[in-house]
Amino acid sequence: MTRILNLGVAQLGPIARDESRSSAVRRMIELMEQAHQQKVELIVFPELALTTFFPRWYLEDPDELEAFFETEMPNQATQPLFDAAARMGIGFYLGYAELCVENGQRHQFNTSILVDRSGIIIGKYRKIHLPGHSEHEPERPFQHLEKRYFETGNLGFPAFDAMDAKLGMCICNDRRWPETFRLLGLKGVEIVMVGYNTPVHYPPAPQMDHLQDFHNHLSLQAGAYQNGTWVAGAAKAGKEEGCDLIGGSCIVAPSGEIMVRCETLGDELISWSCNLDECREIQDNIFNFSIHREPQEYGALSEVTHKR
Ligand code: ING
Repeated sequence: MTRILNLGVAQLGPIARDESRSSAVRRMIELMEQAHQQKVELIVFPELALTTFFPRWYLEDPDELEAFFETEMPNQATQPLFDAAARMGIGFYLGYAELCVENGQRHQFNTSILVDRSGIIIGKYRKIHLPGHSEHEPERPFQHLEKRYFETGNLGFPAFDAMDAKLGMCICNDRRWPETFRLLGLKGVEIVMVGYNTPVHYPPAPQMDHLQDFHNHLSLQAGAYQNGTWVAGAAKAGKEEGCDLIGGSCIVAPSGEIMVRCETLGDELISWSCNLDECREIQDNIFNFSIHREPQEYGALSEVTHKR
């Protein structure tokens, strides 16, 4: 029996610094309703989808910084999204800034959750590869202070059995690291969902700014092909508070082919009927890990020292 999962990606245009969470949620529900018309069963929203990408600023006021975080999920602002999802029977991936207290300790993570078609949270991931810098670098045209505002994720790279599929999540910069996809691939994921906020301009290496869209698709396509999984990338796109973010949201097949992509830099829905059995064509052959992988040769991959 062929397993088909109707997958959607909801790209968001800019979210202004003073835009309310309710406004962002309204925009996401609008895209979810479009998805419902296309019989989508699972929809992917971007990283940090409830607010503007605040790591672009050096925020000295702790209350101002804390205002960008969610202390519970769902909460008053996001409950309508969960209700809409349950009403329409659509599962979703949502990225947001998580503030939690564990063993009396406060923690701040760049987080994504997987919510099933009845509106129940069945999975969580906390971003492991945090790009950028931790101190204020005023010479930059904008900051990228994820290392300052977030801790390294502490949930590993989990895979979740849901919707008759094996689902994995990662967040933005994670997609650039082959280890991310391989660790999920070793768990047999069939769909990897990834939200991202990617500025066009990368101050340390501006000579590659024109390659940002290429590097985005290169990373998603390689991850898909080398692990025989579908990959769905959802951008927060457009000129957000003066900072140009790439779009290029897309759904990539296990073959590495981009099956559908967003064409705009605004709120835009794409969808694709993903035949999950296509994963096997890769996982059972060219990337049959049990036959072809040589892990006894890979020790250096998990060593801490970097011999450049
Ligand atoms: N953003 C960017 C990303 O990895 C970045 C950071 C931009 C890295 C451009 C390299 C080049 O897509 C986040 N949020 O990780």
